[in-house]
Amino acid sequence: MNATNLFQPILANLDFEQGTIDNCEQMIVRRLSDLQGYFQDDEAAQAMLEDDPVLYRVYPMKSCGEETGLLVGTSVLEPGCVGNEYFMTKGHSHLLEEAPEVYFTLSGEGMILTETADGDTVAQKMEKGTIHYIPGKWAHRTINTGAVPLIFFAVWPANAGHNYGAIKNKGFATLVVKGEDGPELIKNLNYS
Ligand code: S6P
Ligand code: ZN
Repeated sequence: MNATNLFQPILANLDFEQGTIDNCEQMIVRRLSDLQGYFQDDEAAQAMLEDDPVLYRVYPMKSCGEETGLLVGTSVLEPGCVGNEYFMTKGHSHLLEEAPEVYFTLSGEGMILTETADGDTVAQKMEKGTIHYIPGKWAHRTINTGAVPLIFFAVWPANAGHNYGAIKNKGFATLVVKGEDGPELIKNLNYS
């Protein structure tokens, strides 16, 4: 078969220190203003909006266009807090509900919250070398509980799509907050 009729193999380089991918589709930047309403302490969030810090960046590797293939990307989640809540990603489930995903932590420290539509939560610690398999139908969010960027590598089906609406509206049932002795998981009293 003629190779020109096939999807072409793609090469990219990952910078392990920065978490960047050079052959990147288009970097996504999420600032605090992109996550308005996501943090519990709205007063603290409003006070930080003047600086509007970058919470995370996503580097999606260039895709070869294979619709039933895989997508690859890294996420770099900055350290910090809004009130007592650590910087976190928006969190989403997949539009194609049964689409799973794999995260591989490259550096930093954090948590991955995975949650069913009924609010059952599984929280796992993320640190260099941890691999997280997220089955279909589980919403997922990452939280940086450390002092340096949390960097992880992700692989997911190209046809998965992202559903942000449900999480934006009802949040996660569990929050990760900064306690006296480190990260604590608490119930989200505003979860609906
Ligand atoms: C994509 C994968 C990650 C996240 C990224 C940002 O399926 O899970 O690349 O998109 O960590 O999180 P979010 O919730 O803002 O998409
Ligand atoms: Zn995902």
